[in-house]
Amino acid sequence: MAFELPKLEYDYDALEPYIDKETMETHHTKHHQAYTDKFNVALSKHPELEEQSAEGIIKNLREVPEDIYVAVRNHGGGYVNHDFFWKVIGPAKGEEPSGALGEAIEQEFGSLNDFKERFKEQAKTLFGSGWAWLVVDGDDRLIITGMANQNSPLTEGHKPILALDVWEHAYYLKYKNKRPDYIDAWWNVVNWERVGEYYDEALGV
Ligand code: MN3
Repeated sequence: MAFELPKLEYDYDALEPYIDKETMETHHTKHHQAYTDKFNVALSKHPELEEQSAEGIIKNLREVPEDIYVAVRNHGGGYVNHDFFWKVIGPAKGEEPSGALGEAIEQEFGSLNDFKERFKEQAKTLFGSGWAWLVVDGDDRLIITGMANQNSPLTEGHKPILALDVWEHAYYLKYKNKRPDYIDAWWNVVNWERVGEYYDEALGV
């Protein structure tokens, strides 16, 4: 059974004015759809892989057959990364990280503002196309990491809890070459409640 383009939990215009409707619609219906289609084409050559979840395939990327490895890394990664991205953003609610996540951010980075500065620096300086990630590592610690293209922290054994797409297609229509402005605006649409849930799940709470 082929993977399907996941539905969004909100409308395309729900993240205005921070992320504009046209960017959201194009990003979801064109870019994410293309990753989905090409992922399925690759998997059709090795249908036995479809018994796993998409995340499972990316987690076990090193076991993917060589003839579709690059296609799965790029398009399977794109499929999974975008599915995750849509879930950690949503209509602005003005909330901040709370509970265990709020405490962990303070412990690891000093304060929410210090965390945001460091995450922004990672996202801003990532060369070319890629993503900035907040992940939980094997020692249950929070790490900020940048990954090129559609590479996934799942493949590194990390558990992602927050992601920012810094491919130009994610911001160029509204922000043109001003990636830092996009990053600043993006904080307004982070769904901290969801990120906190992912943090608890990553710790097995
Ligand atoms: Mn994208």
